Amino acid sequence: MADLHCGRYRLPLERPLIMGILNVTPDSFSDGGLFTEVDRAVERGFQLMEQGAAIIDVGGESTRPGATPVPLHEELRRVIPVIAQLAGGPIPISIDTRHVEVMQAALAAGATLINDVNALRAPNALEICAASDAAVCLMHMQGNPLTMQDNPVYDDVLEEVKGFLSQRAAVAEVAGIARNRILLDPGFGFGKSVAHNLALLRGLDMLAMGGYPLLVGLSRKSVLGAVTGQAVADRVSGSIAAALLAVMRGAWMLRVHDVAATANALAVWQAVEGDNRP
Ligand code: 8Y7
Repeated sequence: MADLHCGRYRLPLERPLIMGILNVTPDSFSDGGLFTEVDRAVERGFQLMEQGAAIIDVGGESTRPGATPVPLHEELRRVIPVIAQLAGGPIPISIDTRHVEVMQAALAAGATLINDVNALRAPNALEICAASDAAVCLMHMQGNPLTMQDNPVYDDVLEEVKGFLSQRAAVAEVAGIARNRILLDPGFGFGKSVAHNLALLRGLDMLAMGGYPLLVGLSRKSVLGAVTGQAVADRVSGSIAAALLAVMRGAWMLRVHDVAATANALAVWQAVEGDNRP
């Protein structure tokens, strides 16, 4: 498989990589000053690089089920200074946003991957990405973050996610986003019941189609809480198990909170299975 093109960066597709999550949200321990918040996020970004992240995903708006919306100017104030300080370093920086204004500002600040849980369905989102040289992650979501977990229904979750992703990839290519800039993601937890999430993970290899690399985000998610009975902060070991199961089924990138622990797990996997990858 060819490398993923993220701006001037090239990410080799030969072994699984880690995307470190960097949430820039108000810090209840600080005095509420924006400087502190941005500063801490940048420091955390450098820490994630040291721990083995191949890319850092900066987000300023929670898309967790039922989260309160963040005004656009606030999302911009949180993420843009962080991206500006982390971009241009050894690894590419990703922006996690659904908003075209944030995509544009993030690209200008040096982001080279657009991680959009809405799969570039907003007006102009495709055009903005096509005009850049950034990579894009196209993720499946049923419904919208406010109501998506109310009662998700599928006839066949694997077929429906697969159909959506191949359609969005085709639309992105027609819009001018080259194949080697596209990542696909089944969107664990985005309009999916526990059973849907487990079925998607079980059949993940069915989604590895068309040569597009797969990104998987299961880190600390509620499906793992449902299985283990653990609260969010205690889902690290469940997350590691899920990450390895995903890699065994062809995932190429893992979006995780716990970069150091995931890097160790991947090192063990790589030592045993790295040469036998499907
Ligand atoms: C995912 C994601 C979230 C995911 C991609 C969380 C922003 C919820 N999950 N992006 N974002 N894939 N591509 O728990 O699974 O991290 S937010």
